[in-house]
Amino acid sequence: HIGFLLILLTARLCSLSLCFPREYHVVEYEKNWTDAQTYCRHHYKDLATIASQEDVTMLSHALGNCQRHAWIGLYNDINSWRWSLENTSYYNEGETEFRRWKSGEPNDYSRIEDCVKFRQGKWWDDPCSKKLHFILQYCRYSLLLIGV
Ligand SMILES: [Ca+2]
Repeated sequence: HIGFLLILLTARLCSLSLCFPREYHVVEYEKNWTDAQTYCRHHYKDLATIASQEDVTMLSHALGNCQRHAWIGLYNDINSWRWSLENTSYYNEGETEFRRWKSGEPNDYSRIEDCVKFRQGKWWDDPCSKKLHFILQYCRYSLLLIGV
């Protein structure tokens, strides 16, 4: 009976990847947003998603107290902010909607600010062509469950 139940459960899962805990790494090369995204996807996982105040605190510590700016994975896809990491199985409910804009941002200054940087715990939109340090995320442990 137990074996049968397990098959039923996995059959419903289809394919689900779990990432825990989410870990960040500040990359000290300066790249534009697109090149930073390519680098992250090639080497590790993706540009950072920030989904909670805990993530903000963790990143603030990683960047230190200096005035450092760094790209995160948020970008403007025709009037809608999206995360570079789009696979919804990596998010808990509501996490993709988390935002921590600096007051007055996003202001789309000169109408060319479609990428987002992190600085001192807040977010700014900025031109994607600007070269900045960037934050990548990876999973310390990941588990892939594949159903039948
Ligand atoms: Ca701005």
